[in-house]
Amino acid sequence: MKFATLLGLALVAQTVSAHYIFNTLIAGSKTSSKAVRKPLNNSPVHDYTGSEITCNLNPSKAQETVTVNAGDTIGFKVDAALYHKGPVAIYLGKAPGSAANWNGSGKNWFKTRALICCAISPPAAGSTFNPFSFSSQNKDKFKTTIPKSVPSGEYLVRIEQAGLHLTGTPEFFVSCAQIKVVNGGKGNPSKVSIPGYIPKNDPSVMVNIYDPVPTAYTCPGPSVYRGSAGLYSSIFSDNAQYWSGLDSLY
Ligand SMILES: *[C@@H]1O[C@H](CO)[C@@H](O)[C@H](O)[C@H]1NC(C)=O
Ligand SMILES: [Cu+2]
Repeated sequence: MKFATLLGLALVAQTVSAHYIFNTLIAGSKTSSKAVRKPLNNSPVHDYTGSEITCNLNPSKAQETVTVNAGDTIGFKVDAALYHKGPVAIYLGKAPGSAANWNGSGKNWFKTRALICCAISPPAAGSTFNPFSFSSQNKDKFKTTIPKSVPSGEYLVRIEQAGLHLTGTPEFFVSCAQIKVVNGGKGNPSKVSIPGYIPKNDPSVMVNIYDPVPTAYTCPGPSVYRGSAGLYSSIFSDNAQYWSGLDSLY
């Protein structure tokens, strides 16, 4: 009996540990877990129209705000490599004042990076979506650069992954961290609010990629702000918020 109970607990623990938390900020040459607003647990958020999609459900406040230069690397490490399939995106949200005192509300967010499929969308001749997969799968670090044209100031940097294996019930894994951008530029990215950035019933997150396997796919949310100069902008063609290359390039 006792053994059965222990086994049951072990199974529960294992199910839970299949999920993950983006728990460490990468900012330039620094990493910090104290700059991350730590989610309460590794359970996904399902409602992308509610306030918990902004920075997860009641995350505790971060203990520090990390200073980074515009042009520097920004990103997150996750505590277990991404096990579910689905797109990853990194957003920056301009805090009205200090990042520490902002809950992420308002039309202040823009996307700096989206990662998707091994296939190209729309599929190039001869490419296939079957098996449909994402370049984020099994990775544990996700990085982009802060475009040099991003204005100086305090921001929340937000990462999300949407797991797409349940029709109509995406599993969102979300974390925010507090940063202060210095040596920024004069860019003015168009901004969205989170929630509000993905319309209700949007196929990009309602889809179950296993049944039926999609033949085309568009990432959720707005297009990527690429800034005005530099490697980052030159790599992307105009319609491509899709990137299937090596993360280490950034
Ligand atoms: C976030 O802050 C705004 C402005 O201070 C406030 O109106 C709003 O209710 C807050 N939202 C949540 C979910 O706490
Ligand atoms: Cu899951």
